[in-house]
Amino acid sequence: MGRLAHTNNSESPIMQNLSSLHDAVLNGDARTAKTITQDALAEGVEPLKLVQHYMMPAMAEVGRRFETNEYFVPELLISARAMKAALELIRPLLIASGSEPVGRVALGTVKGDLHDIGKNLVGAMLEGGGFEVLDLGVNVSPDQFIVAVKEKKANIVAMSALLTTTMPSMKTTIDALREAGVREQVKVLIGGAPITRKYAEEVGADGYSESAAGAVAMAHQALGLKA
Ligand code: B1M
Repeated sequence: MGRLAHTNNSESPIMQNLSSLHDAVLNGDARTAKTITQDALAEGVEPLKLVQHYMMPAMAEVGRRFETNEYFVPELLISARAMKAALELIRPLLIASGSEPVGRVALGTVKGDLHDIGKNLVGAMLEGGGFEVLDLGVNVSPDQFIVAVKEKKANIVAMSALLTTTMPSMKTTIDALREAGVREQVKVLIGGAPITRKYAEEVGADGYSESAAGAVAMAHQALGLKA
């Protein structure tokens, strides 16, 4: 599937191609995913629509196929690569420019966890919401979060986890922030597919959101700002 084709069907050519965006991510075809995204953006399609309606459902299907042994780690990787290639084009459009940041966020995927697509989306949305984001990457240790709070003066610690086995790193990090004497200086926000509001309460986080868009409202709320 290449550039947008012009057809006489009732469905617009863009809409026809967008379902191919889903398939391109599902099949790990980075080049097509990028081309369709580029064309759709040029035609004025909402960037977030591309993510929420086409790319995320594709990744959910990738996960389902992985669970049923139709896909294995290499397929996860190439689908992730396709999604990232398309997201690279979308990210700048989500980021606000100008004005003073409303807060400084130390963002990372917790220790032991290498999933970063959701975390990157959260980062882009937070930047779009006026926050300065210090992206600490993946496999982030409690110490790295502490350094970001102490030395970079982050006032929000935002953690992402995708594995049930790495969720406990969130509590370890919150405990470490307390032991380092900086827990009261920051708001701790958490999210990621296996995380629930109940879990956030249990580990003593200040906020939880199930989506990247919700993370912005959560961050505003945590700092007592108007969304
Ligand atoms: Co992995 N993986 N993976 N994987 N992987 C999952 C998470 C899994 C659910 C697949 C499955 O079995 N169905 C499963 C976890 C099972 C579990 O723990 N219960 C799994 C597994 C088992 C593994 C390995 C252990 C596989 C292996 O090696 N045998 C391994 C672990 C490696 C490690 O981290 N140590 C592994 C590896 C990988 C890849 C590296 C190959 C690749 C990641 C590449 C990358 O990220 N650069 C990968 C992928 C792609 C997935 C799936 C298919 C897709 C994840 C994704 O990017 N989703 C995933 C299946 C699934 O999620 N259905 C799966 C799209 C993304 C936009 O959504 O990250 O959920 P998500 O983010 C959302 C929200 O959660 C939220 O906002 C985002 C957008 O709305 N959000 C926040 C996220 N963080 C937030 C923070 C917030 C607020 C909201 O506030 C701070």
